[in-house]
Amino acid sequence: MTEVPQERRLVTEVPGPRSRELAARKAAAVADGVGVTLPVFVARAGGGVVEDVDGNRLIDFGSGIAVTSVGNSAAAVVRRASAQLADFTHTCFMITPYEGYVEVAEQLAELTPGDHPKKSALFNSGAEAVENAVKIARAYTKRPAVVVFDHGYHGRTNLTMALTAKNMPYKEGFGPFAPEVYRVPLAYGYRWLTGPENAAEEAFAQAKDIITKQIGAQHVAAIVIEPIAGEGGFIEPAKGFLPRLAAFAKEHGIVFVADEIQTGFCRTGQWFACEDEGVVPDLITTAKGIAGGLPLAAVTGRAEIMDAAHAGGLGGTYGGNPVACAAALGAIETMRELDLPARARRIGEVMTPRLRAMQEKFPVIGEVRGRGAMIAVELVEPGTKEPDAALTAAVAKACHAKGLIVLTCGTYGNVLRFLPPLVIGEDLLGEGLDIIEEAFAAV
Ligand code: PLZ
Repeated sequence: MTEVPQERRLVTEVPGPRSRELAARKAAAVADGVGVTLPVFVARAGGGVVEDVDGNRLIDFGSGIAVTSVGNSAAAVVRRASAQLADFTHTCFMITPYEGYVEVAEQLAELTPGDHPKKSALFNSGAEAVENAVKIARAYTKRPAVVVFDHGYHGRTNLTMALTAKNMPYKEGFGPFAPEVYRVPLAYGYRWLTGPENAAEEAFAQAKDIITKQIGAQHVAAIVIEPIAGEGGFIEPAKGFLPRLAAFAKEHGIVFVADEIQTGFCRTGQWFACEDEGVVPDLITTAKGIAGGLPLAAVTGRAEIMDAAHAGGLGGTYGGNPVACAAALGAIETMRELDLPARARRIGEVMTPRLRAMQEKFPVIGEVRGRGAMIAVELVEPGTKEPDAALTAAVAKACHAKGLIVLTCGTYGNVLRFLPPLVIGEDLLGEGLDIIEEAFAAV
């Protein structure tokens, strides 16, 4: 394993000459549809630092979109995945199975909320997990409809594009989309017209109306929601919204699916974000942080629901690949050993007050929000709630130029989000925050 020094170091402008060369090759050989946030080509990465091909070391506040929570190339991930690589790379679990898959399923049963009997099925990507959660819910309920939310993001496959709210860039020109998908309001406190204090109750009332009056609750197989909307803008639904929805789903025999692909595996300061309000989902989808950077995803849930799909009804050539499973076991081991939920909470405790202090200084910061190490600021025109996407892009760009990887998100493109690896050192965290502050001052 390569040890990347845990320090920021800029030796060229960002991106440097070698990265620019590679960017030219990318432009010639890679489809334009595959965009890039920061065209810095990576040579190696470790902990909270990404080193590029020009020798620059950048502080990582993105974790490859909430994936490398245990750090890049975490020791236990490398050790277990390397050993597995040497033993065998693939058999296809549906042909001749192996222990790692079963062990990941056992870990998922133990770690996810609720003490009911649980089972899992493993897949390659988040989108694939969400697709399969819908398949399982439909098989169990024998109903067609799926309810999703404003600002929701669930993937880029055909069904998950339908489930995803935002048109550009995810859906534009890629339809027609899967039918029987219905969208209801999300309790987005900051933008709730009658005020944040009413968001949970009113958004739920509207959702309930749409479900019972427009769709018919008896036709709904699943309600699919992110406990904190990720791509949509790090929107934590107003307290009370999720428990109301979960209770409503139970009352009507609807499968309640928590999409914890971005929020799960310690990111928000708990193993799973829905624990925060004691919500126990029927099914939970996970991916990203589960395997420390290797492609793995899962649907986990009530055994009787998971078993509703007939034998042979779920699967895929690579789902639960042995190397990805080994990596997941290494990632989970690291999360337990280092108590990463506590580290995530600590990151939140360091970041939130600093960002709130910036909000006092810079009136473009409309809101600071998030939980644990899933933190964001929403940028607006001062004195209004008019989204300022251009400014958001400019702040992100200024951070990149100084060697800090930050990401943007949001339905209106005006949210700057921070997803540091949970193992990041506090010195790097502080330095990253200084860069953010300088970037706000500069733009
Ligand atoms: N559900 C909640 O956050 C992936 C998308 C990046 P895949 N989010 C990052 C992009 O622009 O493609 C995500 C998510 C939630 C599902 C997904 C989809 O997971 O592994 O990207 O398919």
